Amino acid sequence: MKHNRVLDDVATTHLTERQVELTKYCPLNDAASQLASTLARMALVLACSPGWAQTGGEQAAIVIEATAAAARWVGNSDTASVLAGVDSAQAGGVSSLPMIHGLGDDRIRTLVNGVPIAAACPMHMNPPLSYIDPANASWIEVLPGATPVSLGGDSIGGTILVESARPTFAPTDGAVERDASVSSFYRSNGAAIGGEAAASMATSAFIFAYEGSGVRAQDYRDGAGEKINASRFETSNQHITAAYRSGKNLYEVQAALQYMPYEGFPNADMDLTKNVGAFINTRYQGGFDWGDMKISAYYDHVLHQMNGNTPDRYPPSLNITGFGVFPTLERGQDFGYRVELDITASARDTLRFGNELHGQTLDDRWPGAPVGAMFDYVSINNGTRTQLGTFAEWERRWSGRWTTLGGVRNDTIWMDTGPVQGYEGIDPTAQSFNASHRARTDVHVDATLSTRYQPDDQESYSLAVARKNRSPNFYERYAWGKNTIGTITWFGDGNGYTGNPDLKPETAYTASISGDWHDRAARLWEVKVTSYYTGVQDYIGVVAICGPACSGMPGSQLMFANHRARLYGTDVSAVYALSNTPEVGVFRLTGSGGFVRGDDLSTQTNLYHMMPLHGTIGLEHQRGQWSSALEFRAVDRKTQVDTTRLEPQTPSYTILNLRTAYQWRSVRFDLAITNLLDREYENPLGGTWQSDLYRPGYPGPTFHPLPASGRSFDTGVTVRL
Ligand SMILES: [Cu+2]
Repeated sequence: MKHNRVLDDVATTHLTERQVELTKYCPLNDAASQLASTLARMALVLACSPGWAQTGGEQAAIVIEATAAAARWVGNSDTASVLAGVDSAQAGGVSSLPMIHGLGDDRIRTLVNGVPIAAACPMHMNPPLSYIDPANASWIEVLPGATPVSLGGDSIGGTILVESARPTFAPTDGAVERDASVSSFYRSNGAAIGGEAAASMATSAFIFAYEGSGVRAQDYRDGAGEKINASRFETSNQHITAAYRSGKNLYEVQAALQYMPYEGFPNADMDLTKNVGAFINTRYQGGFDWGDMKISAYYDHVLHQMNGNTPDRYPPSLNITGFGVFPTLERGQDFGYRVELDITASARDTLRFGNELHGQTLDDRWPGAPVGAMFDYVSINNGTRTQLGTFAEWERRWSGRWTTLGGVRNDTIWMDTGPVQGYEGIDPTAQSFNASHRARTDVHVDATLSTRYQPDDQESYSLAVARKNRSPNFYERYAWGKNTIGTITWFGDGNGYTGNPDLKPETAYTASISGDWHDRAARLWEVKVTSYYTGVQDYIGVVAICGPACSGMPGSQLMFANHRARLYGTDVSAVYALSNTPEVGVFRLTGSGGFVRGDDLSTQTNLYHMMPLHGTIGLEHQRGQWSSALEFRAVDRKTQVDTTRLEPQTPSYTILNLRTAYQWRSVRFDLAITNLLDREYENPLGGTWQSDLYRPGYPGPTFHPLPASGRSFDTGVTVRL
């Protein structure tokens, strides 16, 4: 099978077994696998064609920005912001939320080492990607839009898969391979310092590996040199893996611990004062005559704390709450399993069947101040949310030119939560919430059908249609407070949010079409265009229950409500090799761009956080062990804003980034200048500048967009021992 030829190519590189297995989803071409081998342990950023995640077709279009991604970790510790082809909504130093085709947060399925990690925070400060440092990610896949049902469930906006670095088994029996590396970086803006250490030992049957990373950053400065209060952060991740293989069976156990003592959120009204996440994950993969079997099980526990009055945010003399600090305390758990059978029914047919369970628990309490004999505010009292999903999928290669992939899936979601109370005990709002019936059951039916046509080896076209569903999360359904102090602030916009137990699940219908044109060997040039349209029934939007005039605050009080919405847009990416000679090396021109529009058809407003027209042009150079890139990014002004959420407009801007890396024996040096011209600008998805609202001498609270980071000189060094 052609399929295997691709895998054989890849297997000859230094990719791990798991990565080789993953290439089934998104095969690498020769150029990509070469890059992958030279960039061991560095992040690979892949973007498959929409709806085309699982094909074994050797020409399946991918974009790999290996050189760029490898250097990006030096300039950024936020995994979501180094993803290619993905916009990210800024939040804290490591907690940005990726947006794929205008859909983000819980609308996207994000798996870190195969595990879905639910946010244990009303503001979603601890999304899945906040638990993995870009330096520790060896494999990142972004699957936009109409993803196969085997990768979806309880999500409507695509899938992101991140795998941590994995050592390789020793190639021969009796051999023992030891590997270790240390790396460190420094960024001038915010005086960020951090590093990573890894060590592993492998025989042909066993692997034992450790990996740790940490970063500490002070408040960053914008292009005007102004310090952005409450933007500092500090985090660390530790990770151990043990693996055993016997014949075609692979067994793995991973355990991870994250400790984050502080992360400032300048676009929120609270900061994270502690986050501790403990994870355990086991996986089995077996190869049989009939196909493959994959079984995994996981458990994690997250402890999260916030505070609305940290000294970073306000001078000690200013006490905006009047009651001192206002802490919150959240505890969340995820547990579940997943079983998948990939059956090779014939040379042309693959059948996939799977069953998975994802259970969540969440408890959210806000201790009351001793002043005034306040009660503890109970926001979510032992909430439970269980997802049970089953799918069946059929992939068929009709001929060398046509392939189809179709599947159906059912998910049932059960949710419930206990009785609550406010700072004044069981107030009338709590009383009516407690008297209501709160258990909910949602039944989803998802289906995806995609087809790919490859008339010759220089072009391919794919078309995908999907129906996908997502049930509300804990806060969309059960955040019960309706007054200023009880509503949940969220989304970086400064508004207060009230949940709605009567919300129905969102149902999205997506169609996407894409074309890919390239030279025969896919080495010289490639152009890829994708257009998509998504109509969402029961889109979870918002209605204002009290505007700024009524609340006396700069924000509005909003309640979630089911609306009708539509999103559409186009993404374009291109690569062109300018020269490839031994004297000057390889010069490549890369380009990517896109736009997305989103309309709430029920309120006749724009959807929140839609990225305006934007594009990036890069000039990349590689000669021997030396690689460099100059990147020019332009973003149009944002005028189509969500007026219900008081989303500010942002002006257009252009920025330049420069990076270079040199590999000398086992040492790699990285040097980058981010925002080279020190431009003052605002990210259209950056939210509002909340940490500046009450600064002394400020003429009253008004929402302004959060300024983005100014110039930073970034250096890094990696030593392989
Ligand atoms: Cu939080």
